[in-house]
This record gives sequence, C-alpha cells and structure tokens, in this order.
Amino acid sequence: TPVEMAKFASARRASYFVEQGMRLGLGTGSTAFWLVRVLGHMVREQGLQIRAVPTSERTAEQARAEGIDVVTLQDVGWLDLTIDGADEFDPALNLIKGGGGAHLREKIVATASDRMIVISDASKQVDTLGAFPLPVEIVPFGWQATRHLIEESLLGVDVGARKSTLRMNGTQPYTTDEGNLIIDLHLSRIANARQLSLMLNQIAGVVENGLFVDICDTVVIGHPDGSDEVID
Ligand code: DER
Repeated sequence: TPVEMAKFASARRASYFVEQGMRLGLGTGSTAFWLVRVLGHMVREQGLQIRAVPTSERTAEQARAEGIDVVTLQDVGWLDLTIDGADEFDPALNLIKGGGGAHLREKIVATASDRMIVISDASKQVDTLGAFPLPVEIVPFGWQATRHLIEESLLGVDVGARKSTLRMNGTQPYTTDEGNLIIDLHLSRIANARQLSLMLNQIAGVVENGLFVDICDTVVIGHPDGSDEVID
C-alpha cells in the first residue's frame, strides 16, 4: 500500500547511515518493522556486521529471525546510532512517541546513542505536538491516584483539551515490557513540550512520558512514490 511504501522508503534511506561494525538501537512499530527487514537483508546479502539493541521484545524477535546480531544495551554500554519511528514530529524535531507502547526503552536507547534518526511518513509531520495522545508510563502501584495527579497537573499548563485513559489490551490493562501501565493523555496542542515533559516526570509513580525533546537529530520522511527527504 502507499503508506507501507512510504515507510519502506524512509527505512531504506535511513539504512544508508548504518556503517560496518556499528552498535545500533532498533526502534519499535510498523515503520521500524521495515528497518529491521532492510537491515536483515543487508546482514544476509551484503555482509553488514552490526550489534543491535532492540527497544522492545517484539523488535528483538523480528531482528533475531532476520539473522541480526541482537545484544543488550548492557553488553555494549553505548550506541553509535538509534533509528526509530515516531507518532508526531514538529519543526524542532521534537517528538511524540509511544503509540506502540515502547517509549520507555525507546527513550533509554535513543538517549544512550550518539545520534537518533527518526523514520516516518508525511502523516507524522505537525506544526505543534499534541493531536496524537501522549503516552505516560506509570507503575501499577496506586495507578488511579497517579492518574488523578497527572490530570491535576495538566490544569496548570496550556495543552487545550485534557482527558486521560488507561491503555487497554482487550479487556485487560496494557502492560509494557517492564510490567508497567500506560495512561494516554488526549490533549489538543502542547504549547511547551519541554515544560510538560519535565512536569509529568516529577509526579510520583510516573516512569516516563512519550515526549522526546532535544533527542532526535534527523528525520527521514518517506513518500508513497519511493522518494524520501532528510530533515536535520
Ligand atoms: O511506539 C512508538 O514509539 C513507535 O515508534 C511509534 O512512535 C511509531 O510507530 P509507527 O511506525 O507504527 O507509526
């Protein structure tokens, strides 16, 4: 489909930044799916040698199946490059991530990298972050109280509408790879992403939020016709 072609085009262009011997962070989601496919091909057909740190169990499984050398962040300590998707990116290349429920490990891996490249399609490009629900990972202990504290904190910032939902997986609450829960914040526009991110992470029980501020270095946008554009 056109959207899959756009995602593939973005992943293919991003693979040009992968050098022999790199320690690479692998993202999570449907765009990162194509990155793992492209890298698997390069490993099997072109002798690419990389050590890859996945940002989720599902990316780890896919990467192993592709024949990619999967290691832990503990094994390598630091990464040369992380390539991951995003739910939204603004002109400053700040992101909302976490649509796929993996933003905690994604932010750990991205910030433990010399460079972060986001692979995306045009639907993720926004002037102002906030239309996409902002995921917040919280510990299960007393989660209703934590959710109430989050909602209360939003009264003090300019985010337009504000409603929170517990992310579900069928009839059960969704649990992350770390065994935590996710509260999705349905806002309208985030006037100050840095302020909101810092404020959310101060709340007891909050582990991490999906705002990536000053983390992404480059965004690659793929298009359905197979073309791509790189924004630094
Ligand atoms: O959950 C995540 O952070 C994903 O990377 C998300 O931001 C992008 O997922 P997509 O490539 O399936 O749109």
